[in-house]
Amino acid sequence: MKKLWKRYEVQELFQKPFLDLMFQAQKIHRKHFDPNEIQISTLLSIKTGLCPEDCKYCAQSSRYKTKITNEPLLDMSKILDAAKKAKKIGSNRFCMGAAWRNPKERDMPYLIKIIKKIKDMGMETCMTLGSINISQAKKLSQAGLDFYNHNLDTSPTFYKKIVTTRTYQERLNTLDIIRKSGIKICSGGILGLGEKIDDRIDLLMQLSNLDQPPESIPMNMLVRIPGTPLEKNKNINDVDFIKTIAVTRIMMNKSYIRLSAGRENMSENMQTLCFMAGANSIFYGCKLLTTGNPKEVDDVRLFKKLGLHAKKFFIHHTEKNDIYNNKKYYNAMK
Ligand code: SAM
Ligand code: DTB
Ligand code: SF4
Repeated sequence: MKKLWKRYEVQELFQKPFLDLMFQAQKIHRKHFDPNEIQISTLLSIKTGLCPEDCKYCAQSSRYKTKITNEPLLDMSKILDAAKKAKKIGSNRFCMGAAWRNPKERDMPYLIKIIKKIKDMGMETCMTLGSINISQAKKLSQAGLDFYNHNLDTSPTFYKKIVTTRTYQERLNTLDIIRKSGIKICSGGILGLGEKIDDRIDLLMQLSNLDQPPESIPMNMLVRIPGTPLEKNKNINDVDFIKTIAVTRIMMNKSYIRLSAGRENMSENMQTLCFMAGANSIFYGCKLLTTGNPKEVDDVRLFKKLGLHAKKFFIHHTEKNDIYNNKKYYNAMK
């Protein structure tokens, strides 16, 4: 039976000496995963900017003056080209984000077509489109959508200070709809919003106490976007970030944990400690939605240095997709 975490137990984990916590997380990680395998996804913004929501961290909210270029829903050819490139460089999942409060009914046939075409290429698909209703979720599921990303971001109490245009309960309702439609859940948080350790504890309890925890948990480090209310936030301490990953690994032992936004500002040593703590997924490719991500060549080097390998395709497993053993790709970058 699933363990229901109590607040004092999670507090005790955060209070452990760093090395003890890391050891515990590594032991659990090794029980459930190949410790040297990393799942890699590539991200594309398919509709950028002018979002009606007011998330204080986001470059795409229409409320803030940021330096992004707004773009309507991208043409199919651009999306498919990006997916092909992602597959070629070794990603096994293509994640698409749209800056909407929710998708409109008129967009559904197009979204369904995109999912089908990318599935035909043999890749996993993930979308993040804001809130969705049950009929939309069923349509996306039937089209073959594997994952839906919808983050809880932080604790229910602190959330109100970060987003005012929707409630935490609405986020939870959407997660419930995704679960019921048969799509796998990708839901995690951001650290560095100005939250306290208690908020991190509450976020992890919310995620782990869902009927079934998310299959994928992105952990983002705030990328401070000029023009947003959080542009001058203090950096979160590296040790606190790593500890949160370790506690996530201990609490949700079978979930993939993605070292998500913020890697561009992390040293190789910091990323290595995050992998030690139990992170086993990354976004690969030099752009996230509107901000930068490490260059592919840097990730390939880090993988090689650490002896890490990419999780293989399990749909239409026809090509070698090991990003550093893929000699043709690796040589091209040397
Ligand atoms: N619009 C969709 C939604 O609300 O779910 C999804 C897109 S949003 C960009 C997905 C997640 O990216 C957010 O929930 C947040 O965790 C993360 N994110 C957005 N901007 C970020 C930033 N500046 N730094 C770090 N993470 C960020
Ligand atoms: C998630 O948790 N992180 C990704 C993905 N889900 C959609 C997005 C990160 C966005 C970083 C800021 C930007 O590029 O605009
Ligand atoms: Fe819109 Fe998502 Fe950005 Fe919030 S995080 S402003 S919902 S794109």
